[in-house]
Amino acid sequence: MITITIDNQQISVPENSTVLEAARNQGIDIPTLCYLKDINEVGACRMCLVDVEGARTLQTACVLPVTEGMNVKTNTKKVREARKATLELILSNHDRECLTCARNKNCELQTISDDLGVREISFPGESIVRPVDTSSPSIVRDPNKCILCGRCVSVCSEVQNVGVLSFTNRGYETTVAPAFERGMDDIPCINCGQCISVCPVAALREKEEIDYVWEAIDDPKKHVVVQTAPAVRAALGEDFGLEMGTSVTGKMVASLRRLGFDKIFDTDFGADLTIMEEGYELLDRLQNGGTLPMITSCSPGWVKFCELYYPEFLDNLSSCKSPAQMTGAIIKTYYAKKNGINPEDIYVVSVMPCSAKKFEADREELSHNGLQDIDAVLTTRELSKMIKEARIDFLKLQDEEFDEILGESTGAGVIFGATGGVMEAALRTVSEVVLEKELESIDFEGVRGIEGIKEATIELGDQTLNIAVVHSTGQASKVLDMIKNGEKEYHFIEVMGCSGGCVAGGGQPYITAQDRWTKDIRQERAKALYGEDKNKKIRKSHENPMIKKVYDEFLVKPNSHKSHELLHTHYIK
Ligand code: HC1
Ligand code: SF4
Repeated sequence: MITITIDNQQISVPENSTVLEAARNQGIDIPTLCYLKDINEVGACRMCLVDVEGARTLQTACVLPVTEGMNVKTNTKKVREARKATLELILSNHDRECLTCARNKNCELQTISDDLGVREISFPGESIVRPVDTSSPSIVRDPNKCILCGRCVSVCSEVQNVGVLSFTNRGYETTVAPAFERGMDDIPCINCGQCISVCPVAALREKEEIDYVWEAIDDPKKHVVVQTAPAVRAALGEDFGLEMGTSVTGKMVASLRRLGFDKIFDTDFGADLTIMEEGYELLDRLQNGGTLPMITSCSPGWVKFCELYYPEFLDNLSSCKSPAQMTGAIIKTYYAKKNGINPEDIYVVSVMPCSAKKFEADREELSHNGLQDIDAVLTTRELSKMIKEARIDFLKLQDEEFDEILGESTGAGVIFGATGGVMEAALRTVSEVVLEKELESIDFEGVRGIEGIKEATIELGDQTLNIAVVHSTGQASKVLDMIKNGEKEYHFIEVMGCSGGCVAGGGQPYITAQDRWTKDIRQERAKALYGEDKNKKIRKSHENPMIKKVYDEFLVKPNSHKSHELLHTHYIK
């Protein structure tokens, strides 16, 4: 530990701290814009300038290491004026249509401008107007809002190992864009939306489908069915002021009913169905010499990553569609038939924590009889917007239940939304099927948590399974490289495209860099899902009575001909 002084307070701090860390840990906030803990620590925006005794110029606190005896002032006239000038420069070339902006009231630039008291801009030069790129099914890129913080560049390359965004041009013309300013649909982007999650402004945002959904709800000829992904319930409440990690399943269902959806189903049901199909697929591969390791395929960002960057592993991907797509397919076949509804009149909306799900729903192969399994995908954020637009008092809603029968799910289904959840759900079922007896404990703690790569061995009768759980495509490439080099051998791997799994997907409520400093969103939101799992009466997919019913009445058995026709898919090399 070393001793430094910040704003006249003498403090002891670990030697390897930065001034920013030391100050914040002491409760002294220093404003930042580009800074994102562990991801973008580059000192580019110069908002975090501080006055250090003995230094000739103001210093950037986010990259400045502490030294013994250092004396720092964070709030001098010089510091305040410098920060304001920097902010005014950023604002001078920023599209300031705040009232109609997608991030209005939820923008880090807006908040900081207000906090620092910027009321006018002293550099009113001509701003450059650039075209907004709406070419991607998932992501809208608006360079007129970009403040060049570089957070998206770092997350895309460092965390996701994709690296399709970079700084282009020079000086006043600098912008963040794909190489040669190509369209977002014309580059090897995986649509994960992690760039959206970290963008402090509205330069990157999801392609909204709210208007299509309202239109369908207002159309008397349409039977509009909605399904909600596991992770949505763990985060939706944040947009209404609830603590991170508060589960709002019952209120979410009630709000969907108020919005006018005809039926409210749960993607968790689809997760249980996926476990049946994927579990039996794994057993078949193990017993009949199929391609191993089998790798999960429910995360569309990960699937796209595999198609683009590791096509040699495509035969390893489970052929199962994702739970959301399976639910869509069952709605337009089994549910339609059972209720005498023409599938063409059914409009399936899925509410997802993920921007890549928009891309997934558009994939041609995820259709049946010429109808897409899913017609529209809303992110968690878009659902919040609809609830607010409809003036629903979310916090006052009484809990309501999902509709039967595709609303019935187990604890295994709900944990899909956190990294390790798909693996745990699969192990609960596969173990009991193979061992033909009830497990004493179904909590597979070894696959939980946010460690980048988790490994375990599982005894399945006379076979030992090597398994791994990976989250973020950056970590996935490390594991795939190790398999290629012969360093690792596994039977089954869960890969989720985003770090933390779906709870931290690119469509979840925005969390400021400031809040990311104090909380790990991945852990907090995952707690909500594991809490739901604990409280569920049924916690294993194969015990879901409605899953049994759908097999009895329609699918026959896992991996049947019918299942393959509706619930499985193929990938593009
Ligand atoms: Fe996910 Fe999945 S868990 S992919 O993260 O397998 O998006 O929540 O819906 O489909 O069930 C997302 C979440 C989600 C699917 C499930
Ligand atoms: Fe990169 Fe993902 Fe954003 Fe595409 S969606 S630019 S892959 S972070």
